[in-house]
Amino acid sequence: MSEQERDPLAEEPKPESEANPSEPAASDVSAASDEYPAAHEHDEHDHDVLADVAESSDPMETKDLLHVDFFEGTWMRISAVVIAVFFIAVVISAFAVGFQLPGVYERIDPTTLYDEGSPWADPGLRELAPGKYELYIRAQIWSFTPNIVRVPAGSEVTFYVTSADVQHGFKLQDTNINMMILPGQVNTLTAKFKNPGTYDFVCHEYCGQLHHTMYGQLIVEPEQVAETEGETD
Ligand SMILES: [Cu+2]
Repeated sequence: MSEQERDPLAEEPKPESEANPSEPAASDVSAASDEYPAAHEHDEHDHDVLADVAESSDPMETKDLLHVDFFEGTWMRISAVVIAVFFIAVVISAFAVGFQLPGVYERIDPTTLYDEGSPWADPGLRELAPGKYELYIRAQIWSFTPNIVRVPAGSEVTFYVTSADVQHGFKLQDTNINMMILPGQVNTLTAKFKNPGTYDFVCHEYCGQLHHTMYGQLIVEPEQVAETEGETD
């Protein structure tokens, strides 16, 4: 970049002999530039940066051009920490706390639910081993079958749910059991019930006029009571 291009405000110096006495002499050039200090400084700055890049043979010397603002850098660090915390929370909840996503157990033709031999024709609780149960629940407008289930405390229950007609929901109060129930699909989740109590379950996907009447109860009984009932029956 030539001297002229760099500072257009500065007048070209003329030889002393050609100088018009009414015009500023060469020695006054800097004084003329000082009348526009802002423009002058800006021009000088541009020149310095571009010249540095052009003259530098070492790419590492241009690193000052990639300046990250202090506050921007701070937010970048905070964002990285938040992502790391979320990732750790997901890993802990999946492996230590036992959070699960409802899994698609199988596909099923909803028109065959009432066929002979289908577990959905007469759904309910089946004991697989002491303290281990599987529970089939069929949803239809506007009820669950069965809608009252009793298990002893300490039981592990694997839920299988499907719908005979439209989309329903299955939410078991105070537990992680929360599933969408779709016709044609069997969803499954497993939960352990350590303490006696009554857990309500409701349909939480709007399914029509009497949706609000669609609920049931899982009753976890003290183990002794369950045994006593078993003996007297
Ligand atoms: Cu519903």
